[in-house]
Amino acid sequence: VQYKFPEGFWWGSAVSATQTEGAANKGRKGKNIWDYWYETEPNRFYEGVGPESTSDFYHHYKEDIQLMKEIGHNTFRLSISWSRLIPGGRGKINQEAVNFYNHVIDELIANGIEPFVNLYHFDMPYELQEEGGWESRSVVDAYTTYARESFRLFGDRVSKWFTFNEPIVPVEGGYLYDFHYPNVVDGRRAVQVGYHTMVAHAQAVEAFRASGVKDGKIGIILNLTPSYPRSQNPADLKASRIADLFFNRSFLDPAVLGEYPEELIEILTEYSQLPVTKKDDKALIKANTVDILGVNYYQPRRVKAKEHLPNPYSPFMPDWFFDNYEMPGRKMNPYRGWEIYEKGIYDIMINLKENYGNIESFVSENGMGVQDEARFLENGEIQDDYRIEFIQGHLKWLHRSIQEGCNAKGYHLWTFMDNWSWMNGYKNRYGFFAVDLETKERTPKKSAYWIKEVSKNNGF
Ligand code: BGP
Repeated sequence: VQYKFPEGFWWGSAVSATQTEGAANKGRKGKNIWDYWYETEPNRFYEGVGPESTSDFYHHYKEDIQLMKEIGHNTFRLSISWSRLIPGGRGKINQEAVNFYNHVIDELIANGIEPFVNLYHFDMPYELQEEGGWESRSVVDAYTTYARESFRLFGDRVSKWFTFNEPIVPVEGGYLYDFHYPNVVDGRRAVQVGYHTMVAHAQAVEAFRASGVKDGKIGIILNLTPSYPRSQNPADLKASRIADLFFNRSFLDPAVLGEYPEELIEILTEYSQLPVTKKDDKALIKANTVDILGVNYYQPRRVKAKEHLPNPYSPFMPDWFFDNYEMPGRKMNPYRGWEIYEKGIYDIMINLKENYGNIESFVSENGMGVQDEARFLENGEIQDDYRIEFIQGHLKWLHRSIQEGCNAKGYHLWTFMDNWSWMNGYKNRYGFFAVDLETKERTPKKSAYWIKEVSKNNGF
């Protein structure tokens, strides 16, 4: 074994409720914004396929957990569906949902797999979106109640909790770039949504600490996209720094350090874009920093100085301050259109070590989505050598960061088995297991056998 990982390293994978559970209209689940959007505008979705059945983890979890065990997982991240646990978002708890999540959690633990539970993965209950979603302070409070109830119901067995997955994505998708419901394009509202998400996060952390979950840890999962300037020219450096402020540090700093970066506040002040706040928010955020950080890493962000000044009468957008830059010769995943830059994971970890108190962290998502994977089928097995290579490339850099003292504790692939994805349906497949959409049959890919060896040897 050339790359040996520290004892107790977390090997696993991640899923989210909407993308994996299926049974969207079963078990008394309420509607979330994805169910609603799919019902009303199915043509927006890739090949017109929605989240209603997907891989049907809801009915297959036992079999899936056996497969996880088989390939050596010692951890697994799932999310609770808010609209399943509390249909409508506030009020009565749905006992059928409690039973389902209890079964999943107990089954994982019985098989030696530690559950990592996330509370929010893009899936706002529809009724609360109607009330204004994250723009509304009462929705922030409803989320806090939902979080508190989850700690109470499952905290006796779950000790790793996460408040949000990639909270910047609903801001980008829903309020800036038109790829999530409610498809608003408005920088000011985007700032408010991001800010309220952070307040919701801090209130949930506070509720967690008060809940007395034993030996529990609470964190947040951020998609950190290291920002690289085109050149060392001051204008490019500045552009890259501002992109970093908007897309990474707007959540990373308050979550880990308890405060927003000053330069971000200066920019928002200068352009009159500060969100509406409450007097005690600052102290709340300061007092409720995280114990642990999940890092989702797929791609870096390459940035150059703006070539043309924005129209000053256009609505405020982060894009006023930088242009994206396509570095010649960069390595691409052509299917997803994302750059592959393995060293990014190392740069993120070093940054956490140097500027964020070397907070305990782990790679909570990383993975390679590939179209038409059936092309790689040989004797009934998908030969996904490209995925093995992708994972290995990232693990090598992660390993190096650990050798240099970074506090990285694990690696989760996105995802365990092929699942439904937001606007892209089943276009890109990511799993260790292929899923037949008709029969729901799971078939291991070559990477499943490979990761089994890696987990067994704690390295490769
Ligand atoms: C992350 C999300 C996941 C997942 C993944 C892959 O941003 O947390 O939910 O979907 O990206 O992206 P995609 O499915 O869009 O290819």
